[in-house]
Amino acid sequence: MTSKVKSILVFILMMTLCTFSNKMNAQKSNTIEFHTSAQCGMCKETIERAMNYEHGIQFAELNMDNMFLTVKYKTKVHTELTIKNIVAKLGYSAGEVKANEKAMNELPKCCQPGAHL
Ligand SMILES: [Cu+2]
Repeated sequence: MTSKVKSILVFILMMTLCTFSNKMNAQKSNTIEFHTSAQCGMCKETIERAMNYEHGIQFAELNMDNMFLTVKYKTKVHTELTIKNIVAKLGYSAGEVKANEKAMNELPKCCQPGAHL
């Protein structure tokens, strides 16, 4: 083999390896949506701030029209349940996961379930 052919082959090999390892390292993420017991704009801030500081969470937004929270997270770091548990720990129910009662009672009155009924 001439050295030119060799270097082309090496180049192709490198490219292949690179593409492969990129695929391996690609952080897979998932987006979920679930209902929360959020009540007002303050809840929205509390939840979004906490979520957006959390490692492995790429995006979190509460829809004030229906109180559904959309979360995009890295599947390497989180599961649907760990995400919901974070919300529950803040004092809000998250889908089927019940709110941590202590945290809920410590929320401002206007943020507790039923405050705006
Ligand atoms: Cu609130």
